[in-house]
Amino acid sequence: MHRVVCFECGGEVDDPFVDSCPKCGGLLTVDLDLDFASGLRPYDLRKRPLGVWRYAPFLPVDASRAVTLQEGGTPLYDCQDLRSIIGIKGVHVKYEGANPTGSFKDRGMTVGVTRAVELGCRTVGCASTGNTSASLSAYAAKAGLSCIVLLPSGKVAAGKLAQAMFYGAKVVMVDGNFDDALQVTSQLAREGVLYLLNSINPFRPEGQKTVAFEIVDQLDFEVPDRIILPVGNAGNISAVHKALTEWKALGWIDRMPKLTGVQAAGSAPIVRAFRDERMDFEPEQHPETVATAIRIGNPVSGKKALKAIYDTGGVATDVTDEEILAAQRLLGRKEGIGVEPASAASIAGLIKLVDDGVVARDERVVCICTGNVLKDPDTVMRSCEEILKAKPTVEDVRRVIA
Ligand code: AN7
Repeated sequence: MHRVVCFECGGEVDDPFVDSCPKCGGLLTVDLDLDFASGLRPYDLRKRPLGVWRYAPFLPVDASRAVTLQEGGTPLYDCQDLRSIIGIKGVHVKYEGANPTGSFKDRGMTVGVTRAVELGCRTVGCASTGNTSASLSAYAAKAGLSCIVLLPSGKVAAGKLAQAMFYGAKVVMVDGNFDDALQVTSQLAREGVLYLLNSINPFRPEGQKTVAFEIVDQLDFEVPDRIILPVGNAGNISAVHKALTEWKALGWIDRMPKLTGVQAAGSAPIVRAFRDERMDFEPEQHPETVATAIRIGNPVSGKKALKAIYDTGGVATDVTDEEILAAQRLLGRKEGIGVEPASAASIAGLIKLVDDGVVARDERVVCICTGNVLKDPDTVMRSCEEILKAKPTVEDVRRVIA
């Protein structure tokens, strides 16, 4: 059984259509009663294939009615070249770009859209820097729901925009940034125009918990020392924390990895709060970065993220756009793994933290790479060498490649 409760005052919230606590305005979260797991052992779950729904007992929806595109079950790559280049004991990349719409958002969306169907909603919607809209559009199509997505004008990578259009969502470009778009979308949700499926909806992070379950499962329950991930709206790091907290409570894992959040230097409110040792953060008014996925100044789940970092002894750090693009190329050229810029922030963050002596050389680290390189071809083509040109003859091709 589960209850929706306020993350801040703990009060139970009955109305399924509110996005914050009616009493104190706090963030919502799902409180799972873990009694179901008392007779269950982690390996029992392995009867089902690796993927979000392997962990159905930990998801607060009816799995028999799941709206699914077979999300999750993504590779966990052991990156040996990266390990020696960076100079630490272990580096794994959890490659979320292998999800059905090419990002980790599918994990949350399969649960969120299943919830929307359970509630009898007809129209779903979100504000998005791109990936959430691509994912929601696909799951809404699968479920036969109408879908409205609000995007910051001119700041959404081509692949993501194409996906939202392709799956048939109503795409609205808003003349403002993500934070502006989310405010409008939330208001539309309050007016009953749409069911909000941003990560402020507590059912979204429930699905996103499964990335942490899978990492532990794929490592045969050997908990890594640290999990590093990019932070935008801060839903994912909070979900990872919740997942590990649940498994720790059951004794399925014996310790918590240090949760480490990486933001782009131009939009890093969580990093600033962490440096000042604060529990809350000041929004960044003009977020800017090449990693448009995490171009977010006022992260909705920012308080949850800070708690995740403090509780596990992790850190928050920022990286420049140059560091992000260099890490993206390194991952592609040394490991054959294609990620979008926001995802490369986790690798850039790892490199920086090892250089700064914050991450110890004997650590075993997992970096979550949240989205596929194909999401943002324009940035890739700008950051790589020029294309060679030749006449259609062997001689001329030999000449230009020499
Ligand atoms: C590739 O799609 O916010 O900290 O609207 O697309 O959970 O927000 C995307 C975020 C990291 C940050 N990596 O995750 C959206 C959106 C990629 C992303 C993040 C996003 P959160």
